[in-house]
Amino acid sequence: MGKALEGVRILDFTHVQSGPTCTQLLAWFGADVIKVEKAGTGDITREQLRDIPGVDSLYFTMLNHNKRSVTLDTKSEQGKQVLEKLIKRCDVLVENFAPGALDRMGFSWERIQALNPRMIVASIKGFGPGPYEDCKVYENVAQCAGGSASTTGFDDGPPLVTGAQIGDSGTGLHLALGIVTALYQRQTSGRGQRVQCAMQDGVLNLCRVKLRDQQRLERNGVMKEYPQYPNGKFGAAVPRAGNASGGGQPGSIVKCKGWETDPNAYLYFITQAPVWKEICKVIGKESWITDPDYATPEARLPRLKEVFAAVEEWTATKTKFEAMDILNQYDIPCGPILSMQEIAHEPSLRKTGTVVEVDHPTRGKYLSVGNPIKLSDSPTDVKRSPLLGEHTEEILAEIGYTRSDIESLKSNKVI
Ligand code: CAO
Repeated sequence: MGKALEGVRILDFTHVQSGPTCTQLLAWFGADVIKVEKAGTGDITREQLRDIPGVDSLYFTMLNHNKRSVTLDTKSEQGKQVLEKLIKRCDVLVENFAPGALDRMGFSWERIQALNPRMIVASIKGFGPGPYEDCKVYENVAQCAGGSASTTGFDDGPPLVTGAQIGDSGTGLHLALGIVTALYQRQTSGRGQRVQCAMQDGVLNLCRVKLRDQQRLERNGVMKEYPQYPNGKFGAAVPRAGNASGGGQPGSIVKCKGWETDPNAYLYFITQAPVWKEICKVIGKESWITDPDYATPEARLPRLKEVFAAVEEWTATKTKFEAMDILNQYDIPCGPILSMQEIAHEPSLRKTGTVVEVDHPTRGKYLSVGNPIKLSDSPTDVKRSPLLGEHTEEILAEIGYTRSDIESLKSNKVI
């Protein structure tokens, strides 16, 4: 059986992280992704954060698996002719240039539509229409403008960005869904359409629960599951909630055995209401099962600090894995704080292909994150990222260029 997106051709004008995340997913599902890169230099991330001199960085290799690379100067006349041919042949053009760059190159939406009315043009920008629409944007700017930073961190500290790349990879995921949806609609409409995702919007979508809380705060003045309750102060905006659980089941990070020396000897512990009795038994607080101050979720809300202090007294005597084993016997929701080192060596993640070892001709073996989306009829084989321009001649031949045409493009530095 073929792959889910076999036969779909993607003209990939993406660079850095947000766009490449999207096209990598499409490539994993079987699309033919042709990455167009500037002749000579290519995607800037090839040389950023290099750990081996002269070798494509992990930043690049981990975001560009299963793609083909063509180098092309799309600002030269001959380059534009090549690009026109590629536009006519492909189904989707994906780009995350700074605002206006594609138009300046001479390939506006109207022009692309005229060349290929079936083409879907998918773009990531930092902001949608509005005061910041012309701004260049990187990950952390999106986290700040999308509501994540102001709601992350501790009450007495500054706003905090998160390690999860919700602005870049998060928006890439959103865009991939938009592209697949547009491809589906094209089956009946016969037409391409524009798919646009702003990073600010993508981050805000992932912070949806915080806009929920803003409205709860405006109505009631307090939110009882937040650490500011009952003794702290609430202002006009949703405050930073530290490690408090965002949902209706209070949770927190508690210390485990070894926390004094191991920065990751911690556990996330959720005091889920249906297993309150079991929690009390495990941590040795049986009296809390019937004590009216602790017996109901509502009664516990003003006492969460005390509850988690008691939980921590117990978890501090166990390693995070011992605590996990015990708590899971009683279906008490919890999770160890896993370091990247632990994740890299976790056998179950290797087995499912979520962490994969990939071989690369100049780098050798390296670890990557495989496809987190598993399709039973379209399993993912992770193939190494292409070298710069590795497929230029192959792709030009596919669109009708002869050997001597290719030599002429080379000598004019178009490819
Ligand atoms: N041949 C010739 N020129 C090319 C080319 C090619 N194959 N590919 C790109 N270029 C040109 C572009 O046309 C553009 O030229 P002009 O500025 O003259 O129009 C130029 O290269 C630079 O493109 P850029 O402005 O997109 O790149 P930058 O490094 O200055 O900015 C970034 C990078 C990410 C800030 C910007 O692209 C952006 O804001 N993108 C949208 C938001 C986004 O995706 N951000 C996340 C990035 S991941 O953290």
